[in-house]
Amino acid sequence: MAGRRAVVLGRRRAATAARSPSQRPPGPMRDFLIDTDTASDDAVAILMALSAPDVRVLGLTTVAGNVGVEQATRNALLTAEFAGVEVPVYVGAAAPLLRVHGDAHWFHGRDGLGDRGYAPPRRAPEREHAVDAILRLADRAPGLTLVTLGPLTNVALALARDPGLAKKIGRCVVMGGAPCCEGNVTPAAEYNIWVDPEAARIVFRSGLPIEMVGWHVSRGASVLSEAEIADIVALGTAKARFAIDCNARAKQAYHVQTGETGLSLADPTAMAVALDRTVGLSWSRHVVEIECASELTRGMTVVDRLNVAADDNNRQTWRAALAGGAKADVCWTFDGACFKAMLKRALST
Ligand SMILES: [Ca+2]
Repeated sequence: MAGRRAVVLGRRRAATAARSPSQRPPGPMRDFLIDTDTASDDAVAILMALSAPDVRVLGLTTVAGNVGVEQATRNALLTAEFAGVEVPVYVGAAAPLLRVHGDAHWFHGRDGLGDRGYAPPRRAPEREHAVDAILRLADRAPGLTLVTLGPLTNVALALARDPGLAKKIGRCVVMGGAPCCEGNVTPAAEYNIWVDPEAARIVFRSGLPIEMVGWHVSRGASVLSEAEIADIVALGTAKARFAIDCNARAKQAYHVQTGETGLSLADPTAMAVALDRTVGLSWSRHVVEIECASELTRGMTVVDRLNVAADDNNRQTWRAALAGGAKADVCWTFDGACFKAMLKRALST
């Protein structure tokens, strides 16, 4: 018996040693719902989800953000075509809750996909509104993983209709925010949160099980070098070509924005976390409040990293954020090498 036990343990140890975030062992099918202002990095994130063998994407819900919602919808449909998957696409909010919509054409191009003249998609979106779809799918598949790749307008509207939505979602992985306070649209704010800060505030206070993947995660070791881009192109698949081509403009814009070279893909880093949370290396859990009043710091994700919000001198200012007890898991560091392996595998077929 002792010998047999040793063999079993040995096998287990070998399996553990071989484990990496890029090689998640196959498990039961997981349901994903992806909310997206589909531009070029969203497209890559969607391809990753649609390529994952253990993920069933129940739908893509679109929202105004990088581009208008109609363009985002066309891009979502086109991305599904590149993946060869007929996933339903639901059209959502055409503008933020209160603010004038500010797009990101300068970064992603007027069509969000680098203005390369892609043909229009062959399929049409569903007739059901995105907010209705979110509520219906959360009822149909309780515990689903909601991945948000754009402004949080649709999710906030869904929560307004049914605050109980927060308890039906298993995980809510949010690409958004700048917990290190280095914004990409203002010095303080990341684009997705800045566009619709009131929506983001509703979502972060809602009790949704948020895993926050901020903009900083897509930088540094997550940025694809020229050699790594060439490796992806060399895969020779339609998905790989599309992923790199539609991001050519964003790559140039990232250089203008940061002075750094290479291809930074924010939404795919959040999708990597959704697919395998262990690609996020360090996490901590805090109250996160969204600044809505100040012009200087509009859309700033204020993370109570030292957990001082409930102190006597802060409690009054933070009372609304503290009231429901909501906290978010904040991702601080990330395994760029595993992310790139996941990306390459997703684009290889
Ligand atoms: Ca996006």
